[in-house]
Amino acid sequence: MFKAPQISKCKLVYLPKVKDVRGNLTFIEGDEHIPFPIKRVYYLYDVPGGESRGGHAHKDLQQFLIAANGSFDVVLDDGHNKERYHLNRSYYGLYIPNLIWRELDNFSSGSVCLVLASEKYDEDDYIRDYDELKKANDDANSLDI
Ligand code: T46
Repeated sequence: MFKAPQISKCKLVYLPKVKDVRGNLTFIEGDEHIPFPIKRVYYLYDVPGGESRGGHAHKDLQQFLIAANGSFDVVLDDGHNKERYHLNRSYYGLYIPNLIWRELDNFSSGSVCLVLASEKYDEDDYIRDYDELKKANDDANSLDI
């Protein structure tokens, strides 16, 4: 049976935006606007020009990335297909399921990457070998899970 590639699960999600003369407000509820309960929040900031982050995948972790300030690019890869996203607004974000290799680059000055995560930090959840990620996706496809 045909199984959609893992990368097709990655998507931009537009968030509620409450406009006000005092400024705009955006909110996110776990399991509502994003497809998982939020167990952890972290953020990347003060990224020097030309630097990149990521360079790995996760076995189980799902994440949602928002450009809370400024802009950056996210390159996603499931071992077979690659897509580049440019994030530059705080009222939408990028959903990344498990088994997706990610690289973040092209950070603008003063940018902040806000990350909502489905699990607490666990070094054992990292896949740092690209071939291992590719094999994990191939195995998941052949098992049809
Ligand atoms: C991703 C991008 C956007 C912790 O102690 N707790 C945490 O929650 C995290 C995320 C990291 N750390 C420690 C572990 C390392 O010693 O911070 C150090 C740097 O972490 P990492 O190499 O994972 O950072 P990035 O920016 O390369 O990647 C992280 C996420 O791991 C990754 O999934 O999408 O941010």
